[in-house]
Amino acid sequence: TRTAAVPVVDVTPSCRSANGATDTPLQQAMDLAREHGPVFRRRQHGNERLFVTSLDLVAELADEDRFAKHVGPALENVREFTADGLFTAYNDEPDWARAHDILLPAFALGSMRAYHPAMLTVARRLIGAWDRHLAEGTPVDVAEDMTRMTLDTIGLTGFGYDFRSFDRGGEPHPFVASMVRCLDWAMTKLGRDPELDHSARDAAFHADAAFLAGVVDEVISARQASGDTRTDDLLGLMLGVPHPSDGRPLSAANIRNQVITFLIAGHETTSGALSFALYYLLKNPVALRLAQREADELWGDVADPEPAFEDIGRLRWTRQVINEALRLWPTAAAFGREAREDTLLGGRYPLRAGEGVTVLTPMLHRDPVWGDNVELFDPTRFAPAAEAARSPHAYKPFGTGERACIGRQFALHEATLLLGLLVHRYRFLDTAAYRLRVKETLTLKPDGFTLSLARRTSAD
Ligand code: MNH
Repeated sequence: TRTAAVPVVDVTPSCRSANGATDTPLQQAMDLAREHGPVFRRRQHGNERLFVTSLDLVAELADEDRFAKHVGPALENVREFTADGLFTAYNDEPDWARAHDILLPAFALGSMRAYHPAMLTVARRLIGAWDRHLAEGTPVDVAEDMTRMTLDTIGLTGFGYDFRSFDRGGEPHPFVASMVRCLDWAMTKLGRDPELDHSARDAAFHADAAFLAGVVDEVISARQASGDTRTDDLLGLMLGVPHPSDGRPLSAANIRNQVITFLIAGHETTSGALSFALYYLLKNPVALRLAQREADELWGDVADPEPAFEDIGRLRWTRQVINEALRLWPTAAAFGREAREDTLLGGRYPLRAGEGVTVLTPMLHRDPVWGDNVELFDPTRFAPAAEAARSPHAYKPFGTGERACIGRQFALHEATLLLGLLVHRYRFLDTAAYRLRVKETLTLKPDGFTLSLARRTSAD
């Protein structure tokens, strides 16, 4: 066999921030793929990583017999605060499979039905806040409010804990600020200049991680103090249900790691997805019109509709809008794979067992399989017939295989419900003439995105 050479691109030092790392490494990698093609090695301060972006190679990496999840450098850094929680556990850590088995029922369809009322309660908190902005004529900060909404939703549905994010005098819950700094630390640590002194940053990180751990303890002890022994949410399953085959519950340490994992994974990416979806609706009046029409079909011009669980499955176009927003900006924008045995990827790129490969999802989502106008926002790409005609490996916003996102249905139900209610109620006014800038803190969000609101009337 003949092996092929992979272009090596050195991006050292790429200093855009104080510690010698770029603050947009993901978008920088996207540019490298545009310049060097679908397989390249990025070198930075002597570290090298292999990136791939093309459908054929990603389809191969999705083969669970040959490849598995790789906990790469980014997730190693996240492990500093989530340890063996589901997202950052090594494949062979026993508590991954045990926790996965115990928690899976919380993500079955019936559970979504059970979460629906709490999701609706929190959606109405956001609408209440937006109505106040509307009355005062002030713009809304989209990503901040989406983060309030998704944090309260995972808190209430998963843990019976109320972060009351809309009730804090305009300040986000301090959990959010600490979490964002921890994620940012995990990201920028990757591109650090080893010549510089990072001890102050590391000390600040440890203080933030300790704060997050304190919130977790508060969430757990609030449940224990309440005497509530329900087993129909994440926390109840972990505290009250032994493993189906070995009969043992999760350890206290592992439960803490799962709580922090779910508090982060359960809200940060959904918040970004909703923010991008609103951005694209603001800029695409035809897509917005179609979303309004399908919401109107369900709820007419009722001022305060009472969406049923079944209604969410009927918001087909709205779901397509979210899918398409996640195509262009998958908010968890990369995932790692590793070979189980020494192999040749694509029959030509040698990979050693355990060696990591980064799939750069936003560029997979711009592969030629998506047509020749890949930057165009077009939710018809997710019409059922178009989806059926396309390889399932062309679209991976939730990762792949056994370690794919456990919260996918949860996120889509929550996001579709909220977006449906918003387009039904408001007109969106682009008063700031917003131009998209994507902010990276390990996840992606539109940076500084604001819009103004008007009430829809039955005439519009
Ligand atoms: Mn989620 C894994 C994206 C919402 C909980 N999630 C993943 C992975 C991606 C991902 C990608 C795989 C990462 C990897 O292979 O290393 N997740 C998303 C996106 C959204 C999302 C884009 C929203 C949109 N995730 C959610 C929600 C929850 C959640 C909501 C919880 C309620 N995700 C997880 C957990 C994992 C995960 C837990 C790890 C699963 C495992 O490895 O067992």
